Amino acid sequence: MRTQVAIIGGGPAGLLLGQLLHRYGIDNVIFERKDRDYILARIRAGVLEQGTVGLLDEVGVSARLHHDGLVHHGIELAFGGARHRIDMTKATGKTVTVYGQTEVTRDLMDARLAAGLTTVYNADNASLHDFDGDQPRVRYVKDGVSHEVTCDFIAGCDGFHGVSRQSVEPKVYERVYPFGWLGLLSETPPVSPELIYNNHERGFALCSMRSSHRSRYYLQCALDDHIDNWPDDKFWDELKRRLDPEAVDHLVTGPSIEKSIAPLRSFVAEPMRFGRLFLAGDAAHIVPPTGAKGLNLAASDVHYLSTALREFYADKSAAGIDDYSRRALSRVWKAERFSWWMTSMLHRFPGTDEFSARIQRAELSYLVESDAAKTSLSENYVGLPY
Ligand code: RFL
Ligand code: PHB
Repeated sequence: MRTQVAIIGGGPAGLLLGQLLHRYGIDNVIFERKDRDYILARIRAGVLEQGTVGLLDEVGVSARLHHDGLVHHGIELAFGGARHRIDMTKATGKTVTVYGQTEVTRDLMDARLAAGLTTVYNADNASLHDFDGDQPRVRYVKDGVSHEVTCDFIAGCDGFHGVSRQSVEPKVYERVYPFGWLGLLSETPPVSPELIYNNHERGFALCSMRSSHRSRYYLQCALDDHIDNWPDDKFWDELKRRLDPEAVDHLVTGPSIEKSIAPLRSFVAEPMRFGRLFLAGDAAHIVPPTGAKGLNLAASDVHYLSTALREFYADKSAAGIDDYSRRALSRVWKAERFSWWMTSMLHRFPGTDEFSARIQRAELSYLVESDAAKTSLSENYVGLPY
């Protein structure tokens, strides 16, 4: 088999890249280790920046998003038993859209199928070769049979545990946080029309949603905690302890549809280009979910990468691919900073003293009192320009 761009990984980064390249007339094949249903069972991100929505518009994959997605103009910060709204649209003129990553992925998969583009699911043992030269190759095994593909470029969109980053030796910057997030999805109306980020002495809590009848809640938990320790009743009781009184009054509880624990990590691999291999999305960087940036960074990476490849094929210029890593990393580090800052401000860090709690409280009250501080949070939350 031969293709122009071999994409490793069929998550949101790989799928969106595939659609953008297709739109620019560049053929591509996706090699994905799992199957379609496995990928669609993962519950992850919920908040899309306006830029991400714009890219989905550009590839014609946003009809359901505009129909079912919830456009949000603000978020709420809760601390000391009270809630404070940050009007992000007033501060920036922009909005975010609440629409689950699962649905974005489903829409992209459907579009890929409709366009007749090839995705090889259950592609085992992918290995990347010769990306230092101009004829890279990808080998993989499917149904026990080995295959080899030649291509012009390889896009490593295979997430944090993928093979692409493991095939090179980037410099790595990392911070692992001493807690995780326990998430619960339920078929219940959201407690409030906008997201509520709660700083509480028992630990952080987040009230989010997927639709007017489906809610997503998160609790800060210990790193070594396990979902077996969290029957639904215990989850709801703990959530109520961390919410403000008005939220407790409005909270509708119900059986969980999904429950999972995720560790929190900041991670950047530099550079994001190695010859004809490019890293994009979680393959190159991880943010803690507090800033809602992971999926959105995957989208901005593939925007830079697809325009660079278009320039290569259409204009016979390597300027874009030579500049890919610098452009992507410049935006990545700003989102890393924002996600680290939101995480630091909102969580309880084990072993820290009352001083740290007071500093957090001062930071939060400054934030809700200062227009300058609100604008700074808002422009990062809605997404910095590409
Ligand atoms: P993915 O989604 O991990 O997809 C990578 C794909 O590559 C496949 N793969 C391989 N394929 C072939 N060969 C191999 N050797 C392979 N190894 C792996 C995998 O099977 C998979 O299908 O990475 P991608 O595409 O870069 O997308 C990144 C996003 O998924 C991630 O950043 C977000 O989910 C992060 N995130 C959030 N991001 C936001 O923008 N807003 C949010 O509100 C938000 N909330 C979250 C989040 C992540 C969370 N968790 C669970 C980590 C909330 C949570 C709780
Ligand atoms: C979610 O709905 O899953 C979600 C929303 C906002 C975040 C993180 C996760 O910051």
